[in-house]
Amino acid sequence: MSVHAEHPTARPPAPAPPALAPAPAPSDLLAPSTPDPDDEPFYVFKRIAVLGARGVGKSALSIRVAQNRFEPNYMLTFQDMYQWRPVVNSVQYDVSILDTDGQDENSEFGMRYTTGVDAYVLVFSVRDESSYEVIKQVNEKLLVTLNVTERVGTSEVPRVLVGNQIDIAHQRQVPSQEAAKFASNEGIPYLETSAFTSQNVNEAFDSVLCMIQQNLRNSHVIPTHTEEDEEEEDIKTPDLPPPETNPNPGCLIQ
Ligand SMILES: Nc1nc2c(ncn2[C@@H]2O[C@H](COP(=O)(O)OP(=O)(O)OP(=O)(O)O)[C@@H](O)[C@H]2O)c(=O)[nH]1
Ligand SMILES: [Mg+2]
Repeated sequence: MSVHAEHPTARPPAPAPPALAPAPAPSDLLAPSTPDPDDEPFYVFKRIAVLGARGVGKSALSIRVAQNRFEPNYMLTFQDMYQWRPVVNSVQYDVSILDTDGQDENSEFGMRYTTGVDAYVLVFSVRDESSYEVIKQVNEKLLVTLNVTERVGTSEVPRVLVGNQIDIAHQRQVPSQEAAKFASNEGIPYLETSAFTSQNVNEAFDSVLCMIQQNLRNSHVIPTHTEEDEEEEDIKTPDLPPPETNPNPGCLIQ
């Protein structure tokens, strides 16, 4: 009789080690793996800066779009960042929204507003004429800083003009037509928003992402063929559709 079998504290025999899985065949290593549903989707990273005078609602708009809530308290901003993950035209974005301190007529417009920034939301308050004057100057300083000299088609710098606080439009000081005309001359969309009701807020931020997509499409160089080339190569030019007259189809540009 075994001593171990009768002893009260005797340990059971150690379990046999688990059988090792057979090594995968080389062909299995090349087989595509099934996607894990928990995998993070592919995000395109972009940064949008929100510019404008003090108190026009830059923070309220940033918070509305990123967190879908209204911030009623006025807290002077030095600089904040919000994360927003929208899908625009089937592209999944991870956007950093740079909520800036308010600018005025005399603000030095340094590179701090433009470094790493892909697009701009230019905000004024429809009930504050002076904030409209400021945003026009900010727009000018922005283009100078980015060295944009060509005034026509400046939509290469994705921007949207936003007249905020539309829910208190009975106090309106800036006519819609005037702001729309200015935006149209700049080749950018104009939207009137309310951070309070959320009217047009997503549309405004979406529109600059759409402009980024459009600029990317336009940057593809189409190789040119001369008539001689075609004769030599015996290429027949297909009937192409007329070129787009709208520089930003689907991007809210009138
Ligand atoms: N009714 C209404 N109030 C708004 C709207 N947007 C902002 N506000 C309010 O206006 C005040 C100023 O808004 P902020 O978002 O802090 O303004 P800001 O542009 O970030 O100001 P600075 O950080 O100083 O440059 C706050 O009390 C907001 O709640 C809006 O669309 N409608
Ligand atoms: Mg703020």
